[in-house]
Parts: sequence; structure tokens; C-alpha cells
Amino acid sequence: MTAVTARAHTNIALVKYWGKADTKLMLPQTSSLSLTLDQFYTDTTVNFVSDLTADEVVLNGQRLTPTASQKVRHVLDLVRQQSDETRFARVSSTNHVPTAAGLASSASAFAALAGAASRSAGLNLSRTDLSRLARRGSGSATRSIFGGFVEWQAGIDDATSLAVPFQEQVDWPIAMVALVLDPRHKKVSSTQGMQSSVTTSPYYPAWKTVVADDLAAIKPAILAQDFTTTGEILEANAMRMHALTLSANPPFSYFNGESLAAMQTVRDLRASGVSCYYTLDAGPNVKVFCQEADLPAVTTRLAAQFGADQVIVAHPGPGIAFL
Ligand code: 2P0
Repeated sequence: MTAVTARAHTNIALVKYWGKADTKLMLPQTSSLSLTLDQFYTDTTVNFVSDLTADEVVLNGQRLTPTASQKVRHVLDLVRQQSDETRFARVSSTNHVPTAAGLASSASAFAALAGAASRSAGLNLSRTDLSRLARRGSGSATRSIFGGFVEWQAGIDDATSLAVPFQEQVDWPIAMVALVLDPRHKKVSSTQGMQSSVTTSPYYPAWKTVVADDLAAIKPAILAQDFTTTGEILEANAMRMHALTLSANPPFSYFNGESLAAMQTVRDLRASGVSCYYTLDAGPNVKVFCQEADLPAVTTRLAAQFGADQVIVAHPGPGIAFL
């Protein structure tokens, strides 16, 4: 048993996960579907050693407090339960993002952790089982085990809630342009935000119907490389997810003023003949889905309005790898 390093990329949900059915097992209320991105990834090294009296977690060179490392230690506990390993682990993780924070995601972090920790403990898990383990750290990490388009099937228990590659090799000239509007930590965590939406938004039952319909519609659109239909579905799905925050009690929102301005810019681009669509996660940053041929028009417009340093072009990315 030795040090193992794994690399996992982050993903952007096209049909979003927004709500847990079981907070302990991290079972979602609905399935979801994402695209793994090439530009943002996490490298994590795990080594179980005899000289520690507690797990030691270092993120981007900074030692985490026990509170900050709680989810990481939870995943390490699960690995110890599944393996013969009883020792504590030294964990070192580095997020690779082109600009300071803002897009560093728990998705890549917990996918890389699941891979490195399980292998370091002598387990040789299938990618399906890795997705189940990653899920216990963070829901969206479930999907980052695979590359390309990935579905997280909600399932009904720990055994059945897992990621399935929908299309790993993406032979479609599309891009996702990330517009970084605020790199600070979000005020309402995803966990808190989705729990509030599930328990207080009167629209939550409708959301479950929306997701089922959107999944059924986006899959054939992706397979047919139907850009317009795919874009229309992902944009509407994102706005309906955010409607769950606005309709919660108390209401909250992840948008800031620039998010609203960027959404209008995307609509203006569309009106001028440049086909592109926006999506937002639990933060103000906007991601713009476009075709490769339209990248110059999209990036030029966004850079002129928000600054060239704020615009990062990403493409479909790979699944987990061991370095
Ligand atoms: C998603 N998000 O499908 C959705 C859309 C953000 C908006 O999953 O509580 O870090 O750890 O399961 O996965 C971000 O939340 O939340 C997320 P937990 P996670 O990508």
C-alpha cells in the first residue's frame, strides 16, 4: 500500500441535481446529466501511514482544520470500512483552475479523492463503484468519474445511485465558456440551498417533473448533435433550478447583477445570430454553451464586457485517471 495520485475533472450539469432524498447516503431527489470539462481538474494524493493519529488533509498547500476536512474524512472512513486499511491518511489535493478560485468544484475534488483513497487502501473499485464512493463526499462528484456526457442515475439506495457514461467520447465541436464573475466562496452552500428548496419551495414537486422531461428530451438531442434543442433544454433547466431558490422560504439567489447582465448578453448574441445558451450553478458565474465555430464571437463579446481574464474556454474532458 503506497501513495496513489488520481486526477479528476469537474463537470457542468446540463440537467441539474438540486435536492437530496437522503442526506446521509447522499441520494438525490432526481437523476441529472452533465458534461465533464477539460480545463478544471483536481490532483489528489492519498497515503495511509503509521505515523499519524488523525487524517491530515492539505488543500492547495494549506492544512485544513478538522471541521473543514469533515467530508474528506467521511470518505476516508468509508474506504477504511470497505478495506483492510486501519491507518490514518495523509491527503494532499491541488485544484487546477486557470484563475483564482470561482470554479474550483467539489465535483473534481471528491472524484479524485475516491480514486486515490480507494486505491491507496488496496481496493480496486470499478468506475461504477468509484462513482458511488465519490457520491458520499459530494453529489456532483458522482458524475466526475466519467468523461464526456454522464448521467447520475438517482437510484433508490447506496447500491443503485451511481454514474453511467452517456457518451464518453464526444465527437461534437462544442464548447463551454466559463465567465468568472465572482471567485469568492458562495454564501449559501449547495447543501443548505438545495435542502431549503426541497423543504420550502412550493415548486419542488414540479421540478421533479421538469427534470424527468428534460432528461428524456436532452438525451436524443445530444445523440443527434442537435445544438439548438440541447441549448434550449439546458438553459431552461438552469433557470427552473434557480426558480427553486427564489421560491424558497426565506428566498435566496446565487445571481449577482453581473450574472443578469451576462444572461442578457447571451440573449443579445442569440438575437444577432450567434447561437449560444447559458447555465449557472450555485454561484454567480455564468457558463455559455456554444459551438466551436462561434467561439470567437462569444469570447470577444464576453471579454469586451467583463474582461479577457474572466473568460475561460473549456471543452469536453476525460474521466478519472491515475497518475
Ligand atoms: C449540479 N450543483 O448538478 C448542481 C447544480 C450546483 C447546481 O451539485 O451537497 O457540491 O455536496 O451534494 O454536488 C453542487 O453541489 O452538493 C451541485 P453536495 P454539490 O451540479
